[in-house]
Amino acid sequence: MTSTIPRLTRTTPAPKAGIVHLGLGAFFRAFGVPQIEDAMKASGGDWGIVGVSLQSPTIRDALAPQGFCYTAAELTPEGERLRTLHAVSNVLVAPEDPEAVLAAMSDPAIRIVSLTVTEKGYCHDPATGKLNLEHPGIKADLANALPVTAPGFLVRALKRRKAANIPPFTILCCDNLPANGRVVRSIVTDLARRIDPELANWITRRARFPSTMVDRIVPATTTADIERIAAAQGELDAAPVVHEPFRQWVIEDDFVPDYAADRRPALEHAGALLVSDVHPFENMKLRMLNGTHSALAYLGYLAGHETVSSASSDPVFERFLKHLWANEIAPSFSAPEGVDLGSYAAALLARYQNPAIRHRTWQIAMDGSQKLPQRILATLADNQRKGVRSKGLTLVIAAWMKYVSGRDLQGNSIDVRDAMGERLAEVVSGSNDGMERVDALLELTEIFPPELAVSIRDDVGRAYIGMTDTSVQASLAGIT
Ligand code: CS2
Repeated sequence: MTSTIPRLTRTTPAPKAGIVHLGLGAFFRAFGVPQIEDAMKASGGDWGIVGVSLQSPTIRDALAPQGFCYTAAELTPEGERLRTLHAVSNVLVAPEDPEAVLAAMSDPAIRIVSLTVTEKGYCHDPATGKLNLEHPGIKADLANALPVTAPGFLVRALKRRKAANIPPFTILCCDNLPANGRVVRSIVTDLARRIDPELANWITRRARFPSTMVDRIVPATTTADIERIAAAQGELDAAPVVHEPFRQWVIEDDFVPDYAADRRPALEHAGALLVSDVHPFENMKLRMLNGTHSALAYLGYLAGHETVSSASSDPVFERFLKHLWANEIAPSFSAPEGVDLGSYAAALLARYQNPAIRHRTWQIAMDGSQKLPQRILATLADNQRKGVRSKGLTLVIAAWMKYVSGRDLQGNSIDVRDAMGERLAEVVSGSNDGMERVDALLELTEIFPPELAVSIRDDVGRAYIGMTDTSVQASLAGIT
């Protein structure tokens, strides 16, 4: 049907590039790009974006024929609003031409390298935040000058800039990791030190790694989205993005000072919050939103809910969410000044229940090994220190264990996708279902700090067995 519709074309020239973005997926195209465009509209500046795909050419191939512009569809319960975005000027595919990526990152006009490479893209150990030297990509990046990983590209590009006497860029991590700037700084300087200790010192002194909190719900684009948007605008966009109306970007205002007033886009004119400490915002978002997202992903999937909106509108889940927010998550951290966590939670529920957003529980369930530590386990650990019982959070861990076992409660197989997939499958096949499986999974120190594993073992075990013997709904009802 879409074959008769003409292709979307660029009508506005792309701005001159100031940013290289590693990992140009749907999230950044629906979140960062519009805010950078809004900032340029409000206050000028050359902040065009060169996107980099670290894996496949898919997005480059879809965007190139339309001059790298694309449509963002804002989905509200009342209908959708379409907007064409023009700030992406090119997309490079790292495995095809790593040299071109390094050349772009070494261009003096580039002052920021931003990243959305997902949790696993930093090649670190999720439990400790340290660079994983056993990671095959990191091994390759230590041996070769042409990198394959995000940390490898950052280090090799910074090395070129140092050699050419060009100031470093600001590294702007936009992934859902706690203290994301600090974590990336430690990963990058660790890798740099093993390649060239002088470079590591230069990075420590001159580069900047502001931490950020990013928030917008962006489900994967479907064929139905592509067809609907093409019909609505009379032009075919092969790679539109869809997103909720809400967006929140909180950024530590610490960019490389060498570029003076040109060090960053005026994102405060696009609604972003530039602050001196992101930590309270990060904690709130990772625990209140991403924590309950993962809860809905595992428990919702096992209860037969395909999407977040369907799970969160199920009364037993709605009660469970409210219980988690009020009794197990909010007490674990200090809210940012002036923020009322009760209203924040109520707004989250409305965002989840937006029927126009079809965010699959299966999509959020991916890479749980990389997500649980900051979304669930940190909250649990803080609760334990304060003596707060966390039966809901331990139920979420039990649901994750059931999920990664690869079979749902009816025995149907689950398509488990995880950066530690092979290791998880090994542990699952090497243990009998029940307490033995719970113990075997809790022994994965990449995910569970040993002390925490010991202290949650009985609660997780009880939840796991209870859920297997009855149902997800009964387990949820038993908690609230
Ligand atoms: C989700 C996030 O896929 C996931 O793991 O929890 O992508 C979530 O939608 C965003 O962080 C919302 O800001």
